[in-house]
Amino acid sequence: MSQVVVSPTTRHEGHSKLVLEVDDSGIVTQGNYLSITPVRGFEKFITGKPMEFAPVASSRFCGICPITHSTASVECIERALGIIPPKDGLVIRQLANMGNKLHSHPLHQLLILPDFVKDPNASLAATVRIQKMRKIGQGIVDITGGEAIHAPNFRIGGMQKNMSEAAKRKIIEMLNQYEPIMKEHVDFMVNTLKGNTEVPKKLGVHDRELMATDLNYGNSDLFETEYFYRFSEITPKSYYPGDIGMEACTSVPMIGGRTVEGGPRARMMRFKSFGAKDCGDFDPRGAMAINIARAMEIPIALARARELIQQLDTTKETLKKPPESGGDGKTLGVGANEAPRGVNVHTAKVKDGKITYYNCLVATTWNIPTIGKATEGQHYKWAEYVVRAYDPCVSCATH
Ligand code: NFU
Repeated sequence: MSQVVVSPTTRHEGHSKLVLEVDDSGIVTQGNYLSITPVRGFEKFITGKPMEFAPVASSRFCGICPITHSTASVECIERALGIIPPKDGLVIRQLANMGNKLHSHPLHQLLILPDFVKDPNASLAATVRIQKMRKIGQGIVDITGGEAIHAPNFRIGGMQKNMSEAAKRKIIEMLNQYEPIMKEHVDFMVNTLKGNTEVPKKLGVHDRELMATDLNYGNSDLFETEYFYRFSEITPKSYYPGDIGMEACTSVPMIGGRTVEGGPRARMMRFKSFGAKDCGDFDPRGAMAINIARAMEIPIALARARELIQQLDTTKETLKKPPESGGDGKTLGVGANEAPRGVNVHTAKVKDGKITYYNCLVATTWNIPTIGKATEGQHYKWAEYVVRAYDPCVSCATH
């Protein structure tokens, strides 16, 4: 028996580490994956500030998926205050989330290309497609959110502005441009992943519950009724063996006393009957299934974006301003959003327009301890493949 440490793990956002107990053949007998990204203390410094500060600040958790944080933040505060935004505000908000996914999912494929595509010409062609797709995805967030990163249009009560008819037509055109590039790219990725003959077929299989609230956007009611009442959280020190937890920078959230997996595979299994038929010879419970599910989610996000832009009435109000001194300080508002990487939950209490409590359970925070478990039973040389399948965003997780 010996220990293998991979630090830092590579080709994902943020800083993290694998600490693996391995047997004499190099098979992982106990896998630990942990964040070593320093905590910035967002929840603490949001508390006590005017409620409008929460979405602005929490968007800064991360530059890849700021839209999910703006969304979960405004939604948890709206639910604490009992505000329902106008329909067209919600349409633009959802569209911004689809735009973010249309950039974030292809970005993940850029990060795994070196693992699966050995031909430099094929790799270059894929890179060009990915960057074109990301540019369009971010362009949609730019129009809907007011900026591609840290979008200022997100407001408690809806979206600050509707868009012009010309902007609506522009988005329709951008989605049309996205489609052929995406079709070629998703076919390429899915075939490449399914056709891989090196990765063990059962890599990354684990027995943890999958957590998903919606195929596209998120469902806070479902999160509350199905998951939240079973939620608990422990310190890394009490979760990880030995001294490992002393270094780990995220808490360990659980459902029913166990860690969970959120993200593409969880969503696709629950809402799209994703399974063995989609995974070639790979086990649908494993790491390659997550990579395949993520690729398959891209056309689903495109289709949803098309529905949303057709639904948008550009002449209607998008914002219902909240009362400046709203909030009883007692109601816990829950905002659960399906971030690219899993369920992103913000919770808040508001009193007289100020945040009195703020807490975030971010997509990768849920996934981190499960990633460690998922490395077990295979040679340690595959452990980083497991990590990358989850596309961890460790700054998000650590905030
Ligand atoms: Fe973020 Ni950078 C995503 N996807 C993570 N993890 C937010 O939830």
